[in-house]
Amino acid sequence: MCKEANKSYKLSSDNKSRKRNKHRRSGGFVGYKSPSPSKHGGAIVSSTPGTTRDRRECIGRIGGTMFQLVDTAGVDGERIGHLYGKLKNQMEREMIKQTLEAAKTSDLILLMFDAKVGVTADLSETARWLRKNSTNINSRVVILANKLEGDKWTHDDGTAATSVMEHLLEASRVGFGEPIPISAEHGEGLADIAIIVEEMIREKRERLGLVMTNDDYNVKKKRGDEAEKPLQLAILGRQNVGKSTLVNSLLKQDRVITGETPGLTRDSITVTWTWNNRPVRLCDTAGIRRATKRDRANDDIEDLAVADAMRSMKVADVAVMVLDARARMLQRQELAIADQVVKEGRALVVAANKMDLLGLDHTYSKEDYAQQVRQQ
Ligand SMILES: Nc1nc2c(ncn2[C@@H]2O[C@H](COP(=O)(O)OP(=O)(O)OP(=O)(O)O)[C@@H](O)[C@H]2O)c(=O)[nH]1
Ligand SMILES: [Mg+2]
Repeated sequence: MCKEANKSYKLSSDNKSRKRNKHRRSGGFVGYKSPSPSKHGGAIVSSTPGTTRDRRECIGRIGGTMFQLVDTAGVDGERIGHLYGKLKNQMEREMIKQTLEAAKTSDLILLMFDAKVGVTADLSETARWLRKNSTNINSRVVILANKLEGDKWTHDDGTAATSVMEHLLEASRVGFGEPIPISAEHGEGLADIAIIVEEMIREKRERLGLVMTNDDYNVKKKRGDEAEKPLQLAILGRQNVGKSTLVNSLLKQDRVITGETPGLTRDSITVTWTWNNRPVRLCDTAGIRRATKRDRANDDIEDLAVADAMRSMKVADVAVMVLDARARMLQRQELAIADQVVKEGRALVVAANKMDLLGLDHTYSKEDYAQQVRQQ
C-alpha cells in the first residue's frame, strides 16, 4: 500500500500459468486499486491530457517485494521539443525535465501507449529519446500496451481486434521487446509487470551483493518505525507565492516544478529530506485560491488539487504557510488557511517569501513587516 499516494498495488503473480499465446496475459491474480482522489487522496486522475505535472513517488509492493514507484508527466514529441529549446513554454520544459530525471534514475521504465490507437510518431520519438538519454546501463524499458481490458481483442475476427494485434506487432518493432498488454483502469495484465519487477530486483540485489530477504526488510522496517518517525512538514499557501521554490531551495535541487504561471503544482508531492541528521517528509502542495474564485473557474482538477493540499495539511505535524510579502499583510484566504491549520491541531509556521521584492528601506524594515503581520 502506498501511503502518500494511496495507490494500492497488490500484485501476486503465478509464473506457472504463463503459458499463453503471443499476447495473452498470465493467469496470475492481479488486484490494482485505481487511485480515487476525491476519496483516497491518490494522484489526480483525469481524462484531460497533461494533468500530471510533477514527478510523484511512492512505495509499491508486489507480494513482499517493495520498490519505489514514480508517476511522471506524459512525454510526446512536442514536449521533448520544449526541453531542447526549440519551443519555449517554461511549464512544459519543467514537466519534461522532471520526467527525464525520473527516467535517468530508474531501473525499470514502463513506457505506456494506447493500444487502441497504435504506435504513433510520439511513441517512436519518446522511445528514441529514452534510448539516447538513459544513462543507467542497467536500466530497462518495457512497453505497456494499455486499454486492453477483457479478452476480446485477442480474437482475430477481422475487425478492431485485428488492428490491436497489428498495433502490438508494430510496438514490438520499436526496439524494447514485446509490449505487455494491460488495462491500467481495470487492473488487468499487471502480473506480467510484477514478474519483470521481481526479476529486476533479484538481479539488482545480486549485482550489488545484497542478500536482504523480505523478512530482513520487514525486521529493518519495524526497527526503523520504532526508531525515529520523520517529521511531516506541509508547505501551504495561495497560488504563486513560492511554495515549490522554497521546497527546491530546502532540498538544494530542482525536485518540483516552479514557474510564474499560477496553479502550476497540482498533486501534493512528498519528498524525504534530511535536516540536521533528522528525516523530514517535506510536502509541496497546490496553491489554494478562495472558493469563490474556484467556483468561477469551475475547474475540477483545481478542486481535486486543493482537496489534496488540505489532506496533506491534515496529516502533517507542521504546516508552513507561505506568504507573498509584497501584499504587506495577510490576505483573507491566508487567514482562512491558518484557521484550518489551527483547527486541525497542526503546528503553524508563517513564512514570508519574496522579501527581495518588498522594497525595504529605512522607512519600512523587515521588523515593521513582521510586526504588521503578527498584529493581524
Ligand atoms: N523575486 C522572487 N521570486 C520568487 C521567489 N520565490 C519564488 N519566486 C518566483 O515566483 C514564481 C512562483 O513560484 P512557485 O514556487 O512556482 O510558486 P508556488 O507557490 O509553488 O505556485 P503554485 O504551484 O502555482 O501554487 C516563480 O516565477 C518563482 O521564480 C522569491 O523569493 N523572490
Ligand atoms: Mg507550486
